[in-house]
Amino acid sequence: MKLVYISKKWIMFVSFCFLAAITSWYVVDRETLPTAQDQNQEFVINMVTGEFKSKTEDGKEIEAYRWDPGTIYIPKGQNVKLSIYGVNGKEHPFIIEGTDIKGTVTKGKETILNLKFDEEGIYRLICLTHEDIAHNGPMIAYIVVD
Ligand SMILES: [Cu+2]
Repeated sequence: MKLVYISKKWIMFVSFCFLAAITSWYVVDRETLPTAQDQNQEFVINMVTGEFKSKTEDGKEIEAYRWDPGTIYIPKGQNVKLSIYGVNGKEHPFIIEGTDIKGTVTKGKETILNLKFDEEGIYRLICLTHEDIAHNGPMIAYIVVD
């Protein structure tokens, strides 16, 4: 009968290799998961209309309508679906500066924009009713195309 001697060190080494293999497989596998920017997948960005409301020390009510999120990132040349759901505010007629895109976001309704930008830059999504502080804004979102 042949005796096989396995040292403690050898067991530790094999265990370590096994653990390292499992870990690297996990890390590599995680990297291959589709991201939001995967070219083959539909890229949807969700936005809502929001409102900040407060009172100053002298009792004056102040408010500002917002696009939320206020900054979105779109890869250049990629088709993106921007869904804007109207939560606060009755109506928000808007334009996207530097394009001919315009529309209106209405309370309780979803507005969908199919966007594709071929030029890099920062495009402003501006609500024409609440475009600055004097008009309960600025309701401006920044679309960063890179
Ligand atoms: Cu607005």
